[in-house]
Amino acid sequence: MPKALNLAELKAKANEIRKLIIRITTEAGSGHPTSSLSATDVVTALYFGGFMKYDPANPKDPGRDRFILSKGHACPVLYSAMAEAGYFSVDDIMTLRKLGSPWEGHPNMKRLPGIEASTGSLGQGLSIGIGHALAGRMDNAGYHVYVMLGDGESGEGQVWEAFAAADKYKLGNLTAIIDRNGYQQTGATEDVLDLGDLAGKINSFGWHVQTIDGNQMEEVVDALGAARDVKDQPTAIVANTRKGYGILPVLETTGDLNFHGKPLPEDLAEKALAHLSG
Ligand SMILES: Cc1ncc(C[n+]2csc(CCOP(=O)(O)OP(=O)(O)O)c2C)c(N)n1
Ligand SMILES: [Mg+2]
Repeated sequence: MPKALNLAELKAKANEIRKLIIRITTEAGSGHPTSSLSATDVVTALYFGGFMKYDPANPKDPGRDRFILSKGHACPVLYSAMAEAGYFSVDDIMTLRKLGSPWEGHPNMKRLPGIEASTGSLGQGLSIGIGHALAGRMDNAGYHVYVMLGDGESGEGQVWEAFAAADKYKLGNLTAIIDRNGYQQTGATEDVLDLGDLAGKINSFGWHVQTIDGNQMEEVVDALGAARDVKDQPTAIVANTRKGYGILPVLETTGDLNFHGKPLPEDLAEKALAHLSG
């Protein structure tokens, strides 16, 4: 298990990861930087806050904790965190989305170590996580399964089937984190499909639920700690976030606060990197 960073170190790490997200998507000329930036604080805390048990030198260790990025289009945050953790080099992830590169636009578990599920077709990751959680219980393996979903993604029917199934099996080794950034592909989630009291709905499915500001590292760390202590039911964290968090003043100049599935052009990327460095 890697050494847990303290809060100040975690914030600095999240900042470095945000810079990598900008760099690799601008270099690729495609990808989803804003979907990655909203999720950065949670992913950083999972990998560097002492929550996930993992060893980049032994990615198939049966006792490892599992992280499944169900909103697979946000893989720039996953690749960047994993590069910081030592799974890959920065040069590796700079090949994002280039022809032949295993750092594909959505995570491919057959091509990269440490990727637990091939995701990108939204709605499936929580079901895969349930499979891992059930297997872990059968094997008495003691690992924890974390799944991150998008708020747009959470409109998929399969997600709710999975919420029901995880309650049926009382999966205390499963934590779902919903990156509630308020947007999906075509606009505000409120307009496309408003899930309203999302926390209340998940709670009514038998889950322990916390609602936090998912871009405040203190809250993220506290919630992940509290989730780990719940042993008899699945836990969810509704993380209220901002899409593009970390470079919002730069995004504001474009008039597009969703900026879905678009890399920053060079000039804006430079401004974003300067903002993150300042
Ligand atoms: C099954 C499926 N339908 C549609 C898409 C296309 N798609 C890619 S990202 C996205 C929006 C996802 O929104 P959200 O889950 O809120 O993620 P965010 O980018 O806001 O983090 C959509 C509809 C897809 N990848 N999979
Ligand atoms: Mg969203």
